[in-house]
Amino acid sequence: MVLGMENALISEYRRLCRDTVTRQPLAYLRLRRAIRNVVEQGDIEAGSALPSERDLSRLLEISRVTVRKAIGGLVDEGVLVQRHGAGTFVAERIVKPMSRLTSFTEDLRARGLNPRSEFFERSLGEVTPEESMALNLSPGAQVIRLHRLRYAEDEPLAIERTVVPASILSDPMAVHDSLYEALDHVGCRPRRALQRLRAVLLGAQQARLLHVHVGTAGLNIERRSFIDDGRVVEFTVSCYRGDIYDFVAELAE
Ligand code: 16G
Repeated sequence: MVLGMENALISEYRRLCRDTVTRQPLAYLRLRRAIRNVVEQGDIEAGSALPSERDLSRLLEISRVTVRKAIGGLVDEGVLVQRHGAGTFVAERIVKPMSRLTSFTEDLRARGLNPRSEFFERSLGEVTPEESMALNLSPGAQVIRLHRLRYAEDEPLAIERTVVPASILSDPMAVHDSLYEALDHVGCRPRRALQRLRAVLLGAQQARLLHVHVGTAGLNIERRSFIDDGRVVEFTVSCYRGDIYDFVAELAE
């Protein structure tokens, strides 16, 4: 397996060296392209370790500085991840179908991952003018607010701010692991949702919480979910890590 991956990488790198049409004169850019190609072709699986810097430099007969430069660029792009003391790995992406109304907890459990949340806020209060528009509530209505950092195991994946009418869920402490489980409990699981997705560059605070560099791409997603009688049950603004998530939509004519 490791040998197969090494061979694929060596032959792709050599092919790019010989390619007179697209020949990239700089070795680190050539290596960067070679690694990206073998990852995209599936010759190196997501989650697997890359050969060490020393091995790559020996196998490809290029300097370690060149290898480091090639890898550094791919780490910044999110193609590779570096784990301290463990090495460099092909980034694993989470593919999330947009056609199904599922929760964060369900999405991760379906992949055999362990979801957890850190709460920054779990409170009851009066709706703000912006929230009242999003939730179709009258001024003065009560809402519960959740502000959570959402993890898969120990890896932070998303920051979410949620508002729910207190007429639907009155106790913010009723939300433990999953909001949708709590809504299910009171017979108000969302049935339909409208989602707006926008690319953002993560600022200093978001980047720190999500353990990525400032300026990494993120996905800002607003979800308004409805129950059968047409009431809005949630307004959530999520910021998902763009280097890990692929949102996939099925289109039909
Ligand atoms: C997802 C939803 C979010 C919802 C949450 C509930 C997207 C973009 N957003 O993160 O709107 O509030 O799941 O998850 O998918 P929970 O039941 O695990 O709390």
